[in-house]
Amino acid sequence: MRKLTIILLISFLAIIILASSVLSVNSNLQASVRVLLQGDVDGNCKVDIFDLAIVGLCYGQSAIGECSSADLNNDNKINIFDLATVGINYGKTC
Ligand SMILES: [Ca+2]
Ligand SMILES: [Ca+2]
Repeated sequence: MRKLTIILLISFLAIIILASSVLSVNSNLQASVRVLLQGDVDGNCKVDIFDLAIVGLCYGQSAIGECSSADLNNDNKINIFDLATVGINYGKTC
């Protein structure tokens, strides 16, 4: 019985130590939230001709490599829906 109590006590202390180290790690984490502007393919806070050009150059391709950012509706294809997203938001800024 005494051995079991010691094992439980050691386990309890181990959990406390682990929990405190996790909390310590988490307190050092910083989060940044970036709100993306719909249609802003190049991420410059403006929906402009450059975004339109990127979608145009990638039109008909799969959303891989350089064209991954042009897939604005995440359907893995660069198509009319992505072009429409740029068009609808054309001129908007962050
Ligand atoms: Ca842009
Ligand atoms: Ca798409």
